[in-house]
Amino acid sequence: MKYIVQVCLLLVATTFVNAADPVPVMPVPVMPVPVIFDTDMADDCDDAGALAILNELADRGEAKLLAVITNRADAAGLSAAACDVINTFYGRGDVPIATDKDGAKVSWNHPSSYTPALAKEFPHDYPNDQQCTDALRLYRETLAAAEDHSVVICSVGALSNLEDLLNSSADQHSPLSGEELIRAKVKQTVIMGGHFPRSAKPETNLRLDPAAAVSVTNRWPGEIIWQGYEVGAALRCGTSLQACGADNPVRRAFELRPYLGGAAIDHGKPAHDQAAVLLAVRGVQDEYWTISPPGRVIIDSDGHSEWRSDSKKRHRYVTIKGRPDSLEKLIDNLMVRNQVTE
Ligand SMILES: [Ca+2]
Ligand SMILES: [Ca+2]
Repeated sequence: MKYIVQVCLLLVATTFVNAADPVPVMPVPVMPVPVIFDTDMADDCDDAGALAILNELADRGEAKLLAVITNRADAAGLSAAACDVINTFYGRGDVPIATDKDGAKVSWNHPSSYTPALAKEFPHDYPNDQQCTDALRLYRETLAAAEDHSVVICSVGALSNLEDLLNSSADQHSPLSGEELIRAKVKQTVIMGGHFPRSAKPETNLRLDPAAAVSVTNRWPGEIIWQGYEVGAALRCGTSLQACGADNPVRRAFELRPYLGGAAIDHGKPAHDQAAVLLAVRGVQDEYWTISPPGRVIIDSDGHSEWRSDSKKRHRYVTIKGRPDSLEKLIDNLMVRNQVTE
């Protein structure tokens, strides 16, 4: 007994000595977050800024860009080409890109201010959107090939593709239904859309395809983090691209996108989609975000959105913590290619 007590005392003493020593902090290797980016790369240039950030985070080893899928028919038919231009600039010209052929269900006939110039002036190897791989096919192929419960979907446009995925059946890529595939492979879904806690008018990404928005909101079989219109509207980003060279296609997109009587690059513009990809890859960082308790988003047939608290549901929405300055700085820094060598 005496021996056991002595050993215990020795252990306690050793523990205290060790606790007083400086503990070397070893860097914890971070696995890159596998992301599918679902974008309407056509109207606003924040999609271009968001794809730049995804590539930058991939350069830093934080993200793995599995696929880019477009969700709105760009009148110029060059959404996929513009995405490939940006990926190629970052050395990822082999990331697969697919397009939704009917785009969002509400037609959007404005020609893009920047996709034609990007496709013409920068290297890429994608054809017109109509000739690209189908969105649903690439969604199912990518998810089927992924590790279980690993994929983060970041949706920054209409919800048409997510509805198609949800309604899909077994195919050559997977015997699972769309719902089963999402349940098996998707870890997290981040949606830029809506306006919380209640929208005064329908938000663009929801009103482009309200039926898809309702369907995804009511039936998605996993957690959704919502980032409403009000988040990006509080951020002004893009002026950092003024320092980039003429070879940077994201700079070009911001030069060409009109905003407030000038161009987006002049004074920056709201950064909805850049904030969403940050949430997708880095999660809800305490430094920048406050997140709601669980609840559910209600969307009506016009695309209005409303938040309801409900501890049994799996939706949450974010708000910016404090002033938006630090988040703006982070986004502006990450949109510029930093050429990190890992
Ligand atoms: Ca390519
Ligand atoms: Ca967008």
